[in-house]
Amino acid sequence: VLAVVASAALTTVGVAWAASATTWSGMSTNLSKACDRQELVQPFGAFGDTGNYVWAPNGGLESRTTGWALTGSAAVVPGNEPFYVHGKTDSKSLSIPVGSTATTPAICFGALYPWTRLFVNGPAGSSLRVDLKYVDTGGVLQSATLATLTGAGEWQLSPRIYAASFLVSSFSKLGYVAASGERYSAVAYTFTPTGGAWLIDDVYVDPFKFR
Ligand SMILES: [Ca+2]
Repeated sequence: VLAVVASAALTTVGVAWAASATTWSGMSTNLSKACDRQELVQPFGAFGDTGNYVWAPNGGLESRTTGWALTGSAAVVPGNEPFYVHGKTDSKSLSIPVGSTATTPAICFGALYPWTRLFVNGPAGSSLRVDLKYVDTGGVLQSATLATLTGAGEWQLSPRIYAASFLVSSFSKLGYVAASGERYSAVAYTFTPTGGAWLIDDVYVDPFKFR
């Protein structure tokens, strides 16, 4: 039985991907860019994290809402995260009031054990839930909570938000085959605040293949 399941999963790689290309905003347009031209940077050296990361598509909201899916009154607002790790002239971030949500563009992940980091600013005592959106082995969009961040009343770098166990599911059927021939998968993050309005900015992901 296991062999049959594995075979079926393999034969649908790529096909399933195309079928789900409209699953969330920006997936089809962003994946080819994100997977084919992954540029490694070390944005968090000043924070004691010398790991390689890849910029998420429009991860700093400098292209306003392009690729993002917002609900409620979530909106791009003036003012960047104060460390300017992506660009000194960056000038925008994303406001997510209570009752609204924000979902990133589709993000390319190269292998297992990836995580993401971003800058967040939430009122003390409030929280920000981080859910992973992925497509399961049945081709169904799923959402799973990865972390709940606690507000500090100021901008801070998030901890590493870890998504590995869910990507196992995602990888088993879905994939984007890059020009290099390497197979990738895609995820998106949804941010949901509780107890106060949050700001987020500068989303980076860490592809395992480069570690
Ligand atoms: Ca920004």
